[in-house]
Amino acid sequence: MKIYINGKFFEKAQARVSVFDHGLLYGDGVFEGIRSYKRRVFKLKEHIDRLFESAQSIMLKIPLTKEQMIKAVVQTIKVNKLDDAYIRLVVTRGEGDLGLDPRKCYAGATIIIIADKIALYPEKLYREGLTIVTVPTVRNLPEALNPQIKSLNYLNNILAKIEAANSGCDEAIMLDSLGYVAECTGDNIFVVKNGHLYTPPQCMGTLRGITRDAILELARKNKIPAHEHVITRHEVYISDECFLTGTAAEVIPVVKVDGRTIGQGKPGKLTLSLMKKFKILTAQNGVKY
Ligand code: PXG
Repeated sequence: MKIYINGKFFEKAQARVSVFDHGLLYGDGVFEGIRSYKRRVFKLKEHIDRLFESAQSIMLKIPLTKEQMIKAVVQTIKVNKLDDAYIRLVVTRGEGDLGLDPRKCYAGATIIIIADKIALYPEKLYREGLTIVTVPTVRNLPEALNPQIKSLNYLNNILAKIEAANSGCDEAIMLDSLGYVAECTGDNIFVVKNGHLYTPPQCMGTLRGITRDAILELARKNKIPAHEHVITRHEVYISDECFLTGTAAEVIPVVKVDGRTIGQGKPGKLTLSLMKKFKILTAQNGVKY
């Protein structure tokens, strides 16, 4: 495996950054998780746009243009000879001193691109569905650390993941500070009720997921009524179907939430149909390499 660091490729064992890198010391940086399917990078422009938006928000200067970043991502996949890949793109504040002042990171940002394979959940869970639980840790407040920023500080989500695991569940529902459903630890959530699709709006502590947007786009194209609307736990419990979306997880059904069986306790019809449509979409779209 060859890893891109600041324009050069390194073997995995030699791919190292400084222990003074503020990405490590403070979680000061931003990232994206991207997938390629059959030699096409899915929604690459959208991921690069979001990366630059995250960087803009935290005043992190990325020393590449968007076009150069797109080229670097594609080059990393090609160097690793991957037809299907999961790409982790990381931009840290770079090397500084032991204080948190980012102005002292004189060398500038560190750019890391890793292209590998990933299977987030075992195949069985895509057939049978996930069991998930609402956890005590609420999603970061938008007025503190906005979830729209894909920052390197993911402890909020990691705490939720630990709480889900402690409950013997596969994934966590995180609520916002008002108690509405926000999202899961690395996925957005959808419910289906009477043929309508609902997902929380992005303003309340929910990342505007690129897979989420792709599902909303598929819904529009297929005349499935879809709504970005606040959702309570009650509405999840009484939904006909539930599923999660994310670059890593793709589209995965949920069959149990907080001990309540959802619908018939197996992946729903609309969920299965959207999973199929999403698979076709990923195979037929994206930047070719
Ligand atoms: N919510 C959060 C908090 C995320 O981090 C998503 C939703 C889905 O967004 P996309 O754009 O991918 O559809 C994410 C995505 C993982 C993992 O291992 C997932 C993400 C980041 C890092 C790891 O599941 N992010």
